[in-house]
Amino acid sequence: MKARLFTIPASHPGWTARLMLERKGIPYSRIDLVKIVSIPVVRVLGFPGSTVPALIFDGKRIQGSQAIARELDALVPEPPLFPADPTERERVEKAEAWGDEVLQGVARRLAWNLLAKDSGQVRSYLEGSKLGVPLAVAEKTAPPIAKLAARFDRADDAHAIADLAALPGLIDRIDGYVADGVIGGDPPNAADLQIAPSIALLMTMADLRPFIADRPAGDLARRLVPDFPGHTPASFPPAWLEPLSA
Ligand SMILES: N[C@@H](CCC(=O)N[C@@H](CS)C(=O)NCC(=O)O)C(=O)O
Repeated sequence: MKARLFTIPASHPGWTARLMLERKGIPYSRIDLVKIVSIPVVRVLGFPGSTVPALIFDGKRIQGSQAIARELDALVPEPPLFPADPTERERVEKAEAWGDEVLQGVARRLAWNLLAKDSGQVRSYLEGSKLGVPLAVAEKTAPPIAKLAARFDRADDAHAIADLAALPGLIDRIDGYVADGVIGGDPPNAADLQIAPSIALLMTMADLRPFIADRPAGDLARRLVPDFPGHTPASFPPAWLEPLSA
């Protein structure tokens, strides 16, 4: 069974799908799409929604990191992405859903808030990507794409300020999941693979890395996603960062 994964360079849920496929030992080819351009492309490919990760596997179209986790477990049961025990499974599913529905958006908005203001940094996020266009072309189109992405993802300053204020609580929650054994074990489960790429994306931002790197959350991301690309220098206004040192 061969799989084709459609994603966007440095897409954190895209990395979730990659990690899940690799964990299952499923051979796959990866197609990196240009952000925003991905929306119509994914539709034309026959997926019902407009986001990545989008996977074609065994003739099936599967879209969304949570759906991909479940479908992979159904089609290739070993090794499982969820615990067999129903109570443990419920805890993992809750953490996974939170990682998708809350944490993912925070990491995405903060990254695009910075990249829309300094699209020169986009290049670092393209490292290792498999775009169908030359890197130079991708870099040239980065300024308008980054601005559109920020608009599309609601990565405006008001959201960035609110996300930074929420971040200490989010990292505490991840550390809590690790302390409770919901994530952080070996082998990793679907919640580990959902949450770790978002932490990795947060840690590409020099402003945020010091508040995460030495915590259990930081360890998890380093262990599971050591190659996550990208770097943005310190650039959030200091006042926005005050909640992190409070
Ligand atoms: N939360 C969903 C959706 C993921 C999502 O929003 N993906 C972004 C990229 S990180 C996307 O495809 N956005 C459309 C675009 O920006 O072109 C999941 O985990 O699959």
